Amino acid sequence: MERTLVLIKPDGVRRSIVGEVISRIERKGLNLVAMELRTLDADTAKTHYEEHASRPFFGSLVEFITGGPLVAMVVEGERAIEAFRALAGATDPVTAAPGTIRGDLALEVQQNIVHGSDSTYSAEREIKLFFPNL
Ligand code: RTP
Ligand code: MG
Repeated sequence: MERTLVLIKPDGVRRSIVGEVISRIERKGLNLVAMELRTLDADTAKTHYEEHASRPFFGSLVEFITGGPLVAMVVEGERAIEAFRALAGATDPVTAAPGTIRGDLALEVQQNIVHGSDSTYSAEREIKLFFPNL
């Protein structure tokens, strides 16, 4: 069994598609093991996205991700990291395959609804950041 950190970003909460996203995760056969609605402070957001600190979009990304409540969850299952990234689709929703969360529900590269950890190392780091007691 593997665990991954999934975020439904503030755009997903604002657009009332939390249920739609969770439904896709559940229908895939993945299990929720923790979930919380919260608004990130800038420090937590910067730590979460620290790998992108030198990118030109970093400031805008931090502003976006702290701009309203998001849903953070820990999702568990067989190859959960890869399984969720496949459900999410490519980073750019315009090129994300139809049938994926981003491919079906989004149009802009920043406001792409979901985050999923990209490796076992990231998953462990991100789960600790969001759910230190887990
Ligand atoms: P995530 O980390 O959120 O799961 O997304 P990802 O792995 O598919 O994409 P990543 O390269 O890690 O980028 C993190 C998030 O930054 C925003 N982004 N904006 N050119 C841009 O303006 C740009 N590129 C990326 C997106 O919200 C992306 O998910
Ligand atoms: Mg990423």
